[in-house]
Amino acid sequence: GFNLYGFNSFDTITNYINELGTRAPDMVTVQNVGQSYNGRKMQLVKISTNPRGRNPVIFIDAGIHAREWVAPAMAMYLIHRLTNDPKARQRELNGVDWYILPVVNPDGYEFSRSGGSNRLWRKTRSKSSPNNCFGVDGNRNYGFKWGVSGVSNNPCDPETYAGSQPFSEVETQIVRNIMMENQQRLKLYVSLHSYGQYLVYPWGYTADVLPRDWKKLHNLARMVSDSVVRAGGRPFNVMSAGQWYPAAGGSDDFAFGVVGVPYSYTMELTDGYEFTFPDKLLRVVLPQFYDGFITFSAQIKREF
Ligand code: 0X9
Ligand code: ZN
Repeated sequence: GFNLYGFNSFDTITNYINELGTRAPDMVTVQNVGQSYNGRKMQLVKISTNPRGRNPVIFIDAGIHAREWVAPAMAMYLIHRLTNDPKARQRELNGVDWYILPVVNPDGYEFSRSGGSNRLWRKTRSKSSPNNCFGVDGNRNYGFKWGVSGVSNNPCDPETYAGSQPFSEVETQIVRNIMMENQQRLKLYVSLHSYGQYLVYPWGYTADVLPRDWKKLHNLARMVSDSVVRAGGRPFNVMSAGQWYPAAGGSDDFAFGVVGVPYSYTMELTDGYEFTFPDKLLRVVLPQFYDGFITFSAQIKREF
C-alpha cells in the first residue's frame, strides 16, 4: 500500500489518488490528463475548498526526471497534508486552489525503479528514429528558447537530449496543456526536482539576462527558504536558474515566458545523497519542505 514516507510505485500513487477522489469529492477532483508514451494514465489532482472556482491556482509538478524520486514523494506529501491536516483548510486552502501532477514522467520513473543499471535514468522512454535510442530530457523539451543552451542534439545522449522539436514528448505536452487551460488563474508554478537544495527562478536559458521583476521572484524564494530553515531544514540556494547553469527548454522558463505565470520556480530538493536520498529520512525532510509551501501560498493569497 501507499507509504507517505516512502518511494511508491506509480500504480500505488495512482490508486491513492483515485481513493482520495472518492473519499473526499468535495475537496479533491481527479482529472485525467492523458497517457504517457508507454500508455500510463496520468492524473492531475485538483484540491480546492472553494466551489466558485475563482481562486488563484498554484500548480506543482514533480518527477519529470526519472531518477529524482524525492520529488514525487514531496508532491504526494503535499497532497496528503493539504487533504488531511485540519489547519490546511483555514490556511493553505483558504483562497488558493492547488493543482498537483505528482509524476510527469511515469515511464522513466518506473524504469528507474526497475533496478539494476537503470536507477540513474533521467529521460522519458520514447524511442527515436532512426537511432533507436531511448528518451528525451523533458526539462529541455519545452517551447521557449528551445535548444539555445545546455542541451545535446544527440538522441543517444543519456542526459540532456532536447528532443526532435519543442514538445516532442507527450508528457511535456500534457503539462503545457494544463498550464494553458488554467492560464488566467495560474499564479505560481513550482517544478520539483532533486538534488542540491536550490530554489531557482527564470531565466534558465541564460546567465546574462534577468526578468525585469526578478527581485520579487528572489525575495519570495528567500522567504520560502527561511521558513524551511525555521522548520529545521537547510536553506535553499536562491538565484536565477541560468546563474546556476544555463539550460534552455525548461518548464520554469516556459511557464514564466510563454504562459505568463508571475511566480515560476524549479525546486531542487535535498543535498548530500545525490539522486539516492534514503527513504528513512523522508519523514524528516518532507515536513520541513512543506512549511515552504505554506509560505508560497500565503504570498499568493496576499497578492492575488
Ligand atoms: O537541469 C535541469 O533540468 C534542472 N536540474 S536537475 O539536476 N534536476 O536536472 C535545473 C533546471 C533549472 N531551470 C532551467 N534551466 N530552465
Ligand atoms: Zn531534475
